[in-house]
Amino acid sequence: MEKVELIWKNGEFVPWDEANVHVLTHGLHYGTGVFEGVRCYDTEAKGPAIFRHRDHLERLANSAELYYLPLEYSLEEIGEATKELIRRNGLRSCYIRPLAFRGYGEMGLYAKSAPVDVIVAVWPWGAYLGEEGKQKGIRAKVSSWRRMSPAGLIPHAKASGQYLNSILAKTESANAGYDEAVLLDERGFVCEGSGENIFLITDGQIVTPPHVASILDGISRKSVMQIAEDLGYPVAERDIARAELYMADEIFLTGTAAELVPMREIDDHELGGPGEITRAIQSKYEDALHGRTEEYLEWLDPVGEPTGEPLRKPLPDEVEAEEVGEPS
Ligand code: PPE
Repeated sequence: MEKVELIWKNGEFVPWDEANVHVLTHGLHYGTGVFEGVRCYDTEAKGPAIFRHRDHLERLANSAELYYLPLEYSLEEIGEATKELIRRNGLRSCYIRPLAFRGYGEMGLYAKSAPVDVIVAVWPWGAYLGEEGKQKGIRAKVSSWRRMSPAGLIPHAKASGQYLNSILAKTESANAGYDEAVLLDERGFVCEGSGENIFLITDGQIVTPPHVASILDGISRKSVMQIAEDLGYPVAERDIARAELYMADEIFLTGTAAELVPMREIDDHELGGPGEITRAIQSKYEDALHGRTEEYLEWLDPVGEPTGEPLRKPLPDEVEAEEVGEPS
């Protein structure tokens, strides 16, 4: 991955290489963390700006609540720290990864005295499923792994440990030579990709699994639904049978990292090149992300211009080194 200068950790800006944890960190052992994936774009209208920042912060707070992780910082504090982090790192566009996790201090499953650490990292991250995927479409495979059930975990939370489910599906599909996996729920209905929500278009009708399905209720999903409706394509939320994937005219995936990615093949059934409706929504969505359209400017939270330099305070040992070097 591409490094930058600083990471925000528990209220401080620390050098990238020093943002480390103890090996007995609770989250490392049990997956007790919640996170977000957010993006900042260099927009035409507002300069560097974070897409639906508040919605992502609120989902982080909800995920934390669902897993009984008290956050020591307010969403305002985390949001402001994120913007300062982007400016100090001299970035105009980047991926943003806030993470809150049970830290070091106590082992075992009921480790209430282990602290909940909060970090925000930012780095340049290109199209998750490749630039070519965004243009020409990707090849996907229905996974033999089912999406986690709400009977045992919380599909609506964006929790670290839960991603083992996505990782199994993604690994299987990648090893079989596909770009992405599509997970079904335990009843056999379509849920989502390993890190994206899914939309199908048949005879001009757009459908997506309902937000109460075992999916992550994606923020890109919500944005794309609004854009589709504004373009005159109503979106129905309902259960989707596996066979509908194979009979669809168009399919696309949405996610922060992936953005909007057309699917060109599913389980070796050809869908053809990215279809007309997919193209229309994708182009409007890209305009919204990059601040090229008036209607969706409220989704962009301006960051301010990069300060060019990290402007970090010297660390204690650096101050000491200077003092030692200077004869009094
Ligand atoms: N489902 C899952 C399982 C998921 O992880 C994501 C985001 C989505 C749907 C789409 O949600 P949203 O980004 O709010 O539209 N996946 C994040 C993590 C990807 C990763 O590999 O890490 C992301 O896109 O940032």
